[in-house]
Amino acid sequence: MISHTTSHSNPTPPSGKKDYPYPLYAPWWKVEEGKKKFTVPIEIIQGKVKTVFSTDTPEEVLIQYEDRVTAGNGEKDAILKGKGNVCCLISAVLFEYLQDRGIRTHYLSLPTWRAMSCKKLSIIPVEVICRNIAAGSIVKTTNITQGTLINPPIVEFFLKDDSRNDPLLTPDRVRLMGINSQPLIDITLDVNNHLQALFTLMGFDLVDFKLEYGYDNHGDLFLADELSPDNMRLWKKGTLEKFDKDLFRNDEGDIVKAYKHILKELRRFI
Ligand code: AIR
Ligand code: ASP
Repeated sequence: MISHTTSHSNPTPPSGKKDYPYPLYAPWWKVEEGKKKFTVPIEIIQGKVKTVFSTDTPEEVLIQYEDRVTAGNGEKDAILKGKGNVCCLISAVLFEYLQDRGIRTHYLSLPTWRAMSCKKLSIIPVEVICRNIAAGSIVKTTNITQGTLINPPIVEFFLKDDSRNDPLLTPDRVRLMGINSQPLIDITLDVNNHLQALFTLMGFDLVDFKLEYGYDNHGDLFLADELSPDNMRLWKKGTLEKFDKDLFRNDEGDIVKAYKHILKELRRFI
């Protein structure tokens, strides 16, 4: 949803959703007066858990991470204090880690603790999932049992459309949608190798994760969206304790505490 907010008033929440004040935080430029780097953004795209502000640099946006958490394509949601902050910081650490290893990402800098400056992209409307261990939807929709090792890893495509419950796509359907899947598969497997190496060192299994991609206005492909335990499954090696959004999906624990632990560990290893 796009609204023009020259008056700084909060935009209207997406229809059909609970009436949360959007954005959940005061817009970043009001809080960070001292550090203001851009003139007041005028356009807002409100996602489920992030708000995208345009800036006075046409090819840059600010992505503000909100304290909202959703699951089941918006079926379940809550506001958890500190969640936006920790997801933003983990994402920044991981985007920088991947950039240092030659992956092109939308991440540019971290002007505040809960908003990142990113390249403006036009997002490809598919969710790219990589799986190393069976969990979640692959277990629900096949006879593969939870915990089965998937080696070599697989890459799957889902339509990015909550109103249709993000259905699984076939390679032919991806092609018919006009999407060249090969570069997405190649980069995703590359990302998997780098993230797996890091999380293995930290003592976690990277079970699976979701990526999104987009093109800049020169037609170059970049890794986009977010890289946090909201988009990946992380199991502690040995105990199989979860440190990801499944804790929220299944009412099994405090995700903010779990995510903070991941951030702390990341800082020890990167
Ligand atoms: N994911 C998928 N849609 C949104 C998200 N965050 C992530 C899940 C999980 C992986 O993609 O968090 O890490 C696979 O999800 P699923 O539901 O297909 O098993
Ligand atoms: N369907 C996704 C999940 O369960 C995303 C969401 O609902 O926000 O994580």
